[in-house]
Amino acid sequence: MSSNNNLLDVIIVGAGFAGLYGLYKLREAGFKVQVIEAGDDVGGTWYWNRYPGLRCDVDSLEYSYAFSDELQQEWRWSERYALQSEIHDYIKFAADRLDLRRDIRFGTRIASATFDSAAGQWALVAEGGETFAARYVVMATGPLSVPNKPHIPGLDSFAGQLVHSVQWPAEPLDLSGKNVAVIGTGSTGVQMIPLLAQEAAHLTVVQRTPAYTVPARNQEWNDARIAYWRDNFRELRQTARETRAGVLHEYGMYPAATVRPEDREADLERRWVKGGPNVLYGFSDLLRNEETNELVAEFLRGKIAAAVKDPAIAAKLMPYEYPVGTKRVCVGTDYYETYNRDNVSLIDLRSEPLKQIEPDGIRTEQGFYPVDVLILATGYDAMTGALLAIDIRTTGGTSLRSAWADGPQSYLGLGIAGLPNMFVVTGPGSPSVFSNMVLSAEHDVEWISDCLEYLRERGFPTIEADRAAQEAWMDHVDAAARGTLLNRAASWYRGANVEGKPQKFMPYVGGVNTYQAKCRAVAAAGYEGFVIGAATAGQRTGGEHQAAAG
Ligand code: N01
Repeated sequence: MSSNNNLLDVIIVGAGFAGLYGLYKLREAGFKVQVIEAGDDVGGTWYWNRYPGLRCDVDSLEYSYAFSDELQQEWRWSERYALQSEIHDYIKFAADRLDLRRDIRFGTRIASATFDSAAGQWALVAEGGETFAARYVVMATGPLSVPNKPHIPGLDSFAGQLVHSVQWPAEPLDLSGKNVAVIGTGSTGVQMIPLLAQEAAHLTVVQRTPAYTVPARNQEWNDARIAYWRDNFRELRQTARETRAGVLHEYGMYPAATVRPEDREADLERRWVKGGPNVLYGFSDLLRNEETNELVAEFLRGKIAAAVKDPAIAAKLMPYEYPVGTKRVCVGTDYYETYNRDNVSLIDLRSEPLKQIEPDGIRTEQGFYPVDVLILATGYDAMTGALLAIDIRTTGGTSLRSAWADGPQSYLGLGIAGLPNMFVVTGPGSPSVFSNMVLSAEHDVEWISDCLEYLRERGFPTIEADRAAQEAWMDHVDAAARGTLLNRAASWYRGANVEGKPQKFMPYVGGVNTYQAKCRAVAAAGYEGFVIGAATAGQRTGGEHQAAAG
């Protein structure tokens, strides 16, 4: 076991978009910062995920850093929906351009983090035993980073190659001549299925719940588009922050009922042709009004019927059991058309229940499907998985795992009552996965950096979310989701995809704009809802920052 006795100001866990910006921002502010990263390179989810077809479904010009003029002007995105390799290259470019790597410890997975309440310091222990100490910890572990490994009968007996989409091998898989099966038809499955079908001898898709899928209509950016963004990016980025999703969608202003039926249909069609998630933003009440929702859902089902030649297969691909938008809508290319291929079979578990996985294939109540390569596209233990994977506690007796036994509790997603001097970036209780993740990560990092500067200027060594403020915020987060149809789906937003996980709607859906205004107001009021502490006796003997007042 080795011990790193240098007391840092801040340890950031994770070197994805959030952790890298955290390092840059806090270093610029004069803090002594170290990032600790489990992977061997920067990138976070864009480092680990490398399955065929992986792209981001937010426009590349928006899914990138806004804080740096240099990065914005020097990087040229090639396509509307960038491939994983391009996004990863961009993150590596940013890390090099900002000279971040010298303060990142790669290949180091944190196993536990303990706050010594007397000393006012965090001690982090890595798998393997190395320890790190800091006054503050920023968890930039990402809401979508821990794979969801499902319990499927017989899965352990499978004798072929088993791959989880989140842990795709670094070397490309050779699927030619192979029988391949994919379990899962969320965003990941929808992206990889058309490409796997082109390569495999036969592809079997196992679908538990059909996804609503819209066409990406990906395209190369032309020079004029790039020039427009370079010239106007500050205004464009600011405008995005003032929207509810943090993305420059064309937001419909009116409920569907106020629009003439023929105009509704024409607008849906126009948005469908435009591609990406546009078709979901036509009416202001998609997630609040069942009739509006059914109107859009029926439009999308009609598109499935038009794309899939066999009506029986088309029917299996149509979602009816949950309102559109209550599970993440998938953005794909030729997804439905892929089911017209002769080498693709669909197992719809609703009409063809699974018996078990066998060493050489999948047995359902209706038949047997031979499989050489089995791919789990079963998603993530989202939002809480990476935080709870670390044993986070205080010497005073608080443990995150106990505190979140019934689901996550946080104040603004940023702070957790009982855990002083710890911040979370895009945590549960913030817009997080319900927004442009890069934009939200930047916001949270800036808020945390401002907060740490505030504490330093005033000599306050500790800050902790107040329990009553946290409860009030969680009530507000719950109420925001209850006011919508979002609780009507067994989604990963609610933890429904992971066996035994508490069912609780986790992201804040009141809007990025509303959320950021609230965070600004909290900061302007001297971090209202946080308890800001004076130094304890133990801290005064060992600490650099001494509190002038309580
Ligand atoms: O995971 P998912 P994902 N037996 O949880 C099925 C982001 N993302 O990796 O719906 C059989 O959505 C499960 O079925 P059901 C994006 O935010 C973005 O696809 O639970 N099936 C579902 O079909 C996204 O939402 C991008 O009934 C089982 C699938 O596996 C999030 O990541 C690309 C099963 C899992 O779908 C997660 O997406 C990729 C079981 N035991 C990801 N367990 C882009 O930007 C689970 N399933 C485009």
